[in-house]
Formats: sequence, C-alpha cells, structure tokens
Amino acid sequence: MGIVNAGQLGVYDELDVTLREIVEDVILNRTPKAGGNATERLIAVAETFRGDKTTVEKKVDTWGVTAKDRLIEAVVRGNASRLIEDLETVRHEVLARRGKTIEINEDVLMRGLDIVGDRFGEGKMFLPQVVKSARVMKEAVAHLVPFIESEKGGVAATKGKIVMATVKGDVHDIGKNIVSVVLQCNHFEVIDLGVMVPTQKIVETAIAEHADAVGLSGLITPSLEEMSEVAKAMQRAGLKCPLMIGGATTSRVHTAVKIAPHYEGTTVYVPDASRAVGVLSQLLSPATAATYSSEIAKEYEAIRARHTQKTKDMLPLAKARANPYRLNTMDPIPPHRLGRQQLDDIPIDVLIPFIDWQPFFQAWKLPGRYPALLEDAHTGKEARRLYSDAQMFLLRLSQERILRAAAVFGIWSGYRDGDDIVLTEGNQTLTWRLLRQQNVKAAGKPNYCLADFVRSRNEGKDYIGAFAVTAGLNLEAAIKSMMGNDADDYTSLMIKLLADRLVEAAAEWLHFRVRTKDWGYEPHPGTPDYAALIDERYEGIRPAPGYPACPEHSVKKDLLKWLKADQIGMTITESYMMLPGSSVCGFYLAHHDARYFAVGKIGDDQIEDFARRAGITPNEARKRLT
Ligand code: B12
Repeated sequence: MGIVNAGQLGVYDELDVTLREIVEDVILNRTPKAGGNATERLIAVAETFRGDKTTVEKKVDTWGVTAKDRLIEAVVRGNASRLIEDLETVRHEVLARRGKTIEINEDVLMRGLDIVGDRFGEGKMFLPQVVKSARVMKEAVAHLVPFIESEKGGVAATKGKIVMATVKGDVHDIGKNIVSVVLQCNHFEVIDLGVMVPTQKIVETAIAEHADAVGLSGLITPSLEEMSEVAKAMQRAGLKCPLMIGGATTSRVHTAVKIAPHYEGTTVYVPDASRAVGVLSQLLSPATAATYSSEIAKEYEAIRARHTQKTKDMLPLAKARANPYRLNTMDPIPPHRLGRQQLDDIPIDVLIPFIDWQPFFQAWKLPGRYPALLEDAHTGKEARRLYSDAQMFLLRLSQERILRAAAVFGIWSGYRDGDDIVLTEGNQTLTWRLLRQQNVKAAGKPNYCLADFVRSRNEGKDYIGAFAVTAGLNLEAAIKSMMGNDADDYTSLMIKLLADRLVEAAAEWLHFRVRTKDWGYEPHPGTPDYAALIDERYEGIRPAPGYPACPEHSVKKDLLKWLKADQIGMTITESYMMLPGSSVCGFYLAHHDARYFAVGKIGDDQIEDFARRAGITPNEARKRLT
C-alpha cells in the first residue's frame, strides 16, 4: 500500500504519530501489539483520508539543528520523538558550563511555550496542538525534575498560582482540564484539585498554597449553588484573591447575580479557555489589577440592577394555564411492549454511526459546521487529523471492549395531571413536575408546558417512555488502557469527549429503537437517515431534565429510582449529577405535535405553585428554578 516518491519524502519524525504507528504495525507485522487487528485499523484510518487531495508544497525544514533549538521545536510541534536524547544533550552542555538544570526549563522549554501561547492567542494554533505541546512539556519537566531537585535549583518563576476545581456534586472536568492546559502553556502554575471537590478543601488549598486566584468549574445549574457556597467560604476565610467562574451553564448574569455578591474579592465569569489567560493576566498584573477589577465590579452591579427589574411582559400563572397547547384528539398508538427493559452491554460499534460530531469539534475549539469544517482552508488540516485520531480511538474502544455502554428504559401508561406528567405501574407512580411558559404570546400562540403533549385521565389512555443511558462505565480503565500509566491530557480529553459523544449516540440509537420497535409507532425504514436524526426530523421528542423545556433537575433522582438505574451502575449526586459523567436520562413523548421550547423566565406565583406541588419551601423552589 505504499508508493514512495523520494523527492517528496517527509521527515519521518514529523509524520502523524498515530498514523505512523498504524502503518508500522502493518509493515513490521506487529499484530500482537495491536491486538491482532492492524489491518482493520489501517483500513479504518484510510477511510478518513478518502478524497483527500493533498497539494504538496515545497517545505522548508525548520526543525532545529542544535539540540536546544530542537527542544523548542519539540514543544511547539508537540513532538517528543527525540525529546529525552535532546534534553540530555542540553543538560550536559549546561552542567559543563556549571549551570543548573532549571535553566533548561526557563530558557529553553518556556521559550517553546511562549511561542505556543502566542500562536494560540493569535488563532494560528489550535487547541489539539496546544494540548499536544503541553504533553511534551510535561514529559520534559518530568524528566528534569529529579535533577533539579538534586541540585536544589530553586523554583521556576511563574505568572501566578491558580487553584482549580470542579465543585462538589459535579464530575464534569473537560472544560476545567482544557483551561488548566492553556494556563500552564502560558506560564501559570495550576494546582488541579479534580472533580467533586468539597468547598473546605478548595479554601484550605487556596490558603495553604497562597493561591493568586481560584478557578471553579461546573456543568449544570445546581453546581452554581455550590459555587456560591465556595464564594461565601472564601469570604469567611478572609481570602482576597480573584475567583474565576467557568463551565457550560455558568454565565455573566449568573456570576454577577448569584455568586459575586457573596465575595468581596473580584469574582469574574470566564466563558472560554482562550480568554482565561487574558483575564488572569489583567487581574494579577499590578499595573492593571485595580482598574480591571473595578470595571468588572461596575459591570456586574449594572447586570444585577437590570436583573432585579421585574419583567413587565409576564402573564399570571392562571392566565398562562388558560392558554395551553391543546392536543388534538388523535388516539395514541399503544406500545408493542410495556414496562422496564435493561441493556447491559451495547456494543460501541453499533453506536458509532449515530454520533453527532459537531459538539466534538466545538469542544476542541475548531470552528465551523461538520462535515464542511474538515475541508476548511484554515482549520481543515487540524480537523482532519483530530477526526482521524478519533476514528482510531473509537476503533480501539469498540474492539478492546473496555469502555461499556448500557441502558435502562421502558414505556408506561400515564396521564397529565395539571402541569404534571404521571407514569404508572400497578400502584406505583412517578410524578414529573413541569413548568409553563409565562411570557405574553402573540394571538393564537400557546403558553407551552411539556404536560400539554400528554392526555389527561378523562381524555383517554396515554403512554410515556423513560430512559437512562450511560457510555462512561469503566472510563478510567479505558483511558489507562489507551495510554498506559503516562499522564497524557490529549488521550484523556479525547476518550472523555468520545464517551460523551457515545452516550448521546446511545440516546439517539435507543430512541430510534423505541420508536421503531418497542413502541413501534414509526415504521422501520432500514438504516436510519443520519442527517434526519441529527436534525431531529422524527415523530416525538425525548426531553432530558435540565434542558430548556424542563429546566428543573431534581426529577432525575426519582427517575433513576423508577428505572432501577443502579442495576447498570448509574447513581446520582446531591447536586443531581449522574455518575458516570457520560450519562443522559429523560422521557419519551410520542405525540406527533410534541416539540421542544424554552420555558424562560417564570413568576413568583409559579415558583410558589411548584413549591406546593413538590412539597418544598418556596425558598428551596426559588433556588432550584431561578
Ligand atoms: C457535552 C454535553 C454533555 C455531555 C457531557 C457531560 C459531562 N460528561 O460532563 C453529556 C452528553 C454526557 C451531557 C449530559 C447532560 N447534560 Co449536557 N451538555 C453538553 C453540552 C452540549 C456541551 C458541554 C461541554 O462539554 N462542552 C465542552 C467543554 C470543553 O466546554 P465547557 O465545559 O463549557 O468548558 C469551557 C468553558 O466553559 C470554560 N470553562 C469551563 N470550566 C472553567 C473553569 C474556569 C475556572 C474557567 C476560567 C473557564 C472554564 O472553558 C472551557 C473550554 O473553553 C452542553 C451545552 C453547551 N453547548 O454548553 C450541555 C449542557 C451542559 N447539558 C445540560 C444538561 C441538562 C445535561 C443533563 C442533565 C441532561 C440529562 N437529563 O441527562 C446531563 C447531565 C449529565 C450528568 N452526568 O449528570 C444543560 C445544562 C442546563 C442547566 N441549566 O443545567 C446544557 C447547558 C444543555 C442545555 N442547553 O440545556 N451533557
């Protein structure tokens, strides 16, 4: 399969490492190492190059001639093939002139990192490359540390020390890890406390380490409450350092309204890893800190003032309820099979065709729409490389069968009761309390509530489905198996992001199966149409608690119990986060009018009504719903 044109021969060390390994496995007959599947791996990776018309430019080899230059290049290119050899050469040079090993870190490796930081900031380098550079940096530092320590060479200067944590009850760490890598590449020292970190530990570490800033991350709304608790504890402990807030559900408004008022130090929302460097640099530089902090304080004060103004255009709950979506009289299709079902081991390769790749590239900060982004003149090359790596990892995950996907699901009789949906089985019930839009609508437009898509008891029989699915079982073991015991952010991020893609794919696959088989209201068209699935062009919806049509999270606890999700290894934290992290749960509503919408802002009357229905205090309801 190889034709060599000596005139166009690339530098062997610069070939894509994964691709090189796959080709070598075939050429050198290293099949036992590849688990006996070298051919399949090569064919799979070849698929990703299909139609790839490469224009060959005359490349000037910039790879350095001295070991020192090569080390800088190694960091910039994220290529560790000669790393240890070059480190040793430079170390002996340094020692020969009675220097100290620490100088290699400061004068050589850091110069590489400077280039990486600058290029990333200018949009000339992409996140996957930055993560690979950080991997080389870590490997180099790990090699040098014993020498530095034995020489008592002192501590390397950094721009500041940051304590990072995902808050208690939350396990999402992809965003936090990306931020940590980017900060480290910009000379910040990061003390990463991991996930589900108790408030006290964050505060104690910040004090003990004399942190220059604390960074908190979280995925879902209940984590915002925990972030407020950390802010309060930092205030009580007399800390003054800046507090950075990040993660998918956090926002400037949330930070200004819910978190900042509890802490006198500067509290700032950072939307993105690439902004973290700029924000921190301004906050920690004596020249800019005071002005920047007071600008943030003013801006957040204005946000709070706007937020407390009552929304004028809000209907009283009674009026909103008098304008529901009115369901047509069509009889629901009875399911082929009622009750709970369990799938203990869904093969990964079944799920791969159901993957929505868009969020994968978004997470890696590669802009554009999939699949067009693979051909983009600016980012296409990196996107293709990333996609090819992803295919490789998926193939291994499916063949080595370490990462496991499982599901519990079913369809039950049920009915609408006011704004609640109730599922029944014998004398057992599961109540899902929903919220109704209260904004003023144009004539003829309803104030939606998901309960509107289910029949009430006196309208006749109806059915509701529910599911919980995970693709994160044995995730840590899978990461270990992919990379041995080496700490490698690139592989770890890759596997976590793929597990997230796989669980969403599993939810899509299961919904398809339920529609066409277990419920059977959709005719089976053979192979599902990928584009139709991604665009949600099918009958019925699968709302997941926490999403805008049903923003309240607590029902997940009852739902997992109803489904006996512990039997497939799924549990839930006090902040309603499911474990393993790569898990999704929700309901199936089959009526062909069922649709997604955003509940939006709700009034105090609905908060109090919800509190009554849920048997909680209005204060508790307010915390959960606003
Ligand atoms: C991927 C994803 C998932 C994945 C991954 C979750 C996981 N393993 O952690 C899966 C599919 C498993 C999932 C499940 C769920 N999800 Co989800 N999910 C998303 C999605 C699409 C992207 C999140 C993500 O990973 N982004 C990529 C990473 C790299 O970005 P990031 O974490 O935001 O981090 C970046 C920045 O925020 C920032 N940052 C992050 N942390 C920090 C910290 C500091 C200090 C700084 C400076 C910056 C910073 O820098 C990072 C890099 O740029 C978002 C929607 C969205 N577009 O954000 C919904 C979203 C977060 N999910 C949501 C929900 C509701 C859920 C579920 C509860 C649904 C359900 N009922 O099953 C479950 C909960 C899962 C659980 N384990 O309990 C809601 C949350 C809404 C809310 N108000 O709470 C969102 C916002 C979707 C929506 N529009 O409603 N989800």
